[in-house]
Amino acid sequence: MKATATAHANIAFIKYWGKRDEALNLPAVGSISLTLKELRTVTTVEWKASLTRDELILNGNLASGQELERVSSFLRLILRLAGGKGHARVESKNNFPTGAGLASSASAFAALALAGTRAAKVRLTPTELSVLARQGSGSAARSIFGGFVEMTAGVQPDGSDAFAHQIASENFWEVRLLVAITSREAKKIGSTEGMRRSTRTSPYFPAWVKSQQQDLEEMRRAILTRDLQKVGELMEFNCLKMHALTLSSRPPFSYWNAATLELMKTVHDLRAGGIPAYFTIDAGPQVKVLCRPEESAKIKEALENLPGVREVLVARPGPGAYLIGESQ
Ligand code: 2P0
Repeated sequence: MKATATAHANIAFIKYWGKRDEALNLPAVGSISLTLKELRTVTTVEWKASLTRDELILNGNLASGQELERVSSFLRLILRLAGGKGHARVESKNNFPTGAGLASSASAFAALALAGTRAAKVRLTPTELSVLARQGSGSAARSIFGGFVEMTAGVQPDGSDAFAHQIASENFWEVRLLVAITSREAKKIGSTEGMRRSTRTSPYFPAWVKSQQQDLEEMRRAILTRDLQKVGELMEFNCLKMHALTLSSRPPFSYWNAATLELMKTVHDLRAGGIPAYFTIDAGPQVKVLCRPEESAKIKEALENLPGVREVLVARPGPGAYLIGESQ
């Protein structure tokens, strides 16, 4: 059986940073994100009796090593659900740069969860898919859903209550998220390693966990009342707290480059000039700017003109993961 699914990247307004269980990939904190229509992964999974090992073709290239191992481990989780054995050929394509802080693992594991289970004739509910996707990548649990999404950290040791749900659909609020790309290089310190280092060594980590609940509650309320200023200010506050964890780790690290800092300053300058624009930054040097549709062209121009900015994408709220096709 063969199935093809698509899932979209998501950008967190309230960040996931830190794990309460590394083996089961359970987050230490909840998070809230927006799924983006323009950043997409399309994945086909075919379970084949003739294969002696899994095959992964990522953006047209045959993958090996850690990339293949991560996908193979995930395929074994699907086999366990299906009660079967075997290997699969996986072909996955992103329409945006991979591994550079654009949440490629989120859309990748959400699409793989859906295509892989359907190709194995396993039908899961969206909640069950979210639990499965989380085991591939924490942020992937959110990409199962469209629009504004909350991931709960959960308290159960087995992670059965660590999954995402939708707060508001992609049609609830017309916002734009501009994605300013400053570098297409894959990051040196992946999120998993970065989180491990912050959890173990940053003296700020306990304060981060303690204050997250309040940020989540305020963000939920601000989204449901479509309060851009509140959402934006809270998003920046939470993002800077996350990056303070990287700077206060031992050894310290940072995902920013010079253009990242220029972009942050420009967003504050725009705001001082009366244009509502707010930034967030993930595990990479790209800067994402939240704004209203009516100001997006003007803001895009201001960001594009900065040295070090290669491209600015304009993204809208997008749908959850869905099946494109399946065949025998
Ligand atoms: C987020 N990030 O909430 C945060 C903010 C990056 C910065 O989730 O280790 O690739 O695979 O569970 O999901 C990126 O981390 O990490 C991420 P793993 P993932 O979007």
